[in-house]
Amino acid sequence: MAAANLHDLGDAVAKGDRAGAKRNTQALLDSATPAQAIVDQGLIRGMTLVGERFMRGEAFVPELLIASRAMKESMALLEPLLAESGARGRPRHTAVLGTVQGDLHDIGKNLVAMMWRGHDIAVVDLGVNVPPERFIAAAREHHADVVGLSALLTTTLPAMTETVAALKGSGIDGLRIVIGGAPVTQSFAREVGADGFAPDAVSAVAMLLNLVGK
Ligand code: B1M
Repeated sequence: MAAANLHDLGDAVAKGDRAGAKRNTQALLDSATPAQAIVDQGLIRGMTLVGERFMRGEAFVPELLIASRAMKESMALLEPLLAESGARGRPRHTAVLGTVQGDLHDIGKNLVAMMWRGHDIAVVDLGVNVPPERFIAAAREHHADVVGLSALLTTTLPAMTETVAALKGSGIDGLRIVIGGAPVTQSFAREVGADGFAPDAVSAVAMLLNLVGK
């Protein structure tokens, strides 16, 4: 029964079926399935499924967004239990994420946050218009493994360059920097000294895990 519900939960998340995600999560909790198993075998599987479809060009940004909303419905039921039991434990990795100074676009960044969270990565989301020093302070405070920077405007690419330089110069041990956003390219990433570039929210997961040596 639990296995079937875990499977159904993953499918509901992948389809963006919020009611189905909630119903299956509740059924799993009622049958004493551990919250962590629900996350790992239900939610993460669902996000992986929609991510794979996105990579094959069979799903697009709206599908990612509705899947993330379905995941949130489920997480609302699970989070109190995870916090209480400590089942979630320490997330495997911590990332600080934000849109660089001068830039107010956050839809893509929010998708990256959602995909990272869906893969058991703690995300400290600093929002938009974030100056370099806030990224540095947050990376220190939260002992981040990775800082993710998003930019959507060609006019804020210099702010991205400046932020990468400031983070590199901060001397935080082992900190990796991933950048992305519509005007950002692999060659720009190389030029500014970022550790990684991801063209979309789905590949941002593999990029982060790759950098932190999953
Ligand atoms: Co703005 N805007 N906008 N805008 N806006 C663009 C980006 C633009 C291309 C529109 C155009 O002219 N055709 C243009 C930029 C041109 C350029 O620089 N070359 C533009 C402009 C000019 C502006 C203003 C200057 C307009 C004005 O006021 N005159 C102004 C700037 C404000 C500011 O930031 N200071 C402005 C304002 C706005 C709104 C506030 C109205 C709104 C933003 C709302 C919000 O984000 N909450 C907005 C929107 C919605 C857009 C468009 C229409 C859509 C952007 C978007 O959300 N795309 C956009 C035109 C377009 O793209 N069609 C446009 C969907 C999103 C999922 O994609 O963000 O690319 P994206 O994220 C992708 C990848 O890039 C990647 O993964 C995501 C998902 O796969 N990714 C990462 C993103 N971050 C990543 C980080 C990573 C890894 C991957 O690692 C950390």
